Amino acid sequence: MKKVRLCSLLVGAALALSLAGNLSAADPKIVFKLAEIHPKGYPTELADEKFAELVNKYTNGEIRVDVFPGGELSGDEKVIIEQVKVGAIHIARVSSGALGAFNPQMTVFGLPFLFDSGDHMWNFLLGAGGTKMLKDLEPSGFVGLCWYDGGARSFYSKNPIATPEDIKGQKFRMIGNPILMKMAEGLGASPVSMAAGQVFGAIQTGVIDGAENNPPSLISFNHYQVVKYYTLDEHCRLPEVLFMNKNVWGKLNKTQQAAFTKAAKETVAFQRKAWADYEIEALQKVKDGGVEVIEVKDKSAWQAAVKPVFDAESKPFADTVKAIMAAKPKK
Ligand code: GTR
Repeated sequence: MKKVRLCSLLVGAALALSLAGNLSAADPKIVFKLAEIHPKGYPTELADEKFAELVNKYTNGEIRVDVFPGGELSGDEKVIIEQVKVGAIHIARVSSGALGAFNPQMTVFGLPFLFDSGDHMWNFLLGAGGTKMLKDLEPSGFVGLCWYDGGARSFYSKNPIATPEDIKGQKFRMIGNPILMKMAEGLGASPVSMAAGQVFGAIQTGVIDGAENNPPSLISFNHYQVVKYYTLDEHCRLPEVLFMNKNVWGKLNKTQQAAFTKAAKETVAFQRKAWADYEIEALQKVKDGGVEVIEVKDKSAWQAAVKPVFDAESKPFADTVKAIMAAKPKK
């Protein structure tokens, strides 16, 4: 552990040295590393690649971004975020669920049933509220580049889950968002926190009964191979975030910064389209893989069961929650 930390500090220090001057066209060797835990071809990964391509184009070849998919730099998003913080990794795409441990405002997305739909989430993310949240990553040492779609998360398990009562007594891996952990506890489950990469083995060996995630992740992490039931309760939407180290950003000149901003902005619609297409395909793959997918048409029992958690946990985020409620699309 100590070794890893020392190593990342050294890499961070080396990077700081290499970026000691202003980055300019005179230095054609500006190469940034972008970390991604999903494999090649996954919707966020496709967007990372698009971002890299556009950065290169808009900086006239001055800057190259190398994408490392499939957890090549680390399979653990917590480690990735730590590395971005020290500058050993320059850019990353992670879930807002993981970022909350470093930037508490991001925790708000763990509030169950906060958004009515994907459109509701995007209305907020693309408006003043979502823009402010990206900006508010700065005190944590990060620059938020853009949001990506991460769909809705639902429970899956070796055991059937037809109603909220069925959650009772089961052990679930919840993404390390404290509100989601409390939600699982509120439903009578035992929540366990671990990196996404450990979940497959933990389900297989019976350490946990299941987990919660969006359909594409059940495929990318192969979880569909070790569970039998996927209940589409859609308890939350955790947007994905593309962000970078703030000092590295500070070393870019204004034109380069503008190129990054433009590139990131242009990848959003591209990623949303890739997401929408792949979400349907992934759910079909989950079904074809032998998992029983249980639709939850009426979510009121689920919403009622987690209301006490929502009421208690939303208090510290009152302003953001108000802005999110105001972003509901008009019917
Ligand atoms: C996925 C997300 C990953 C990771 C994973 C998890 O939906 O795309 O970045 O956060 O969830 O549950 O750890």
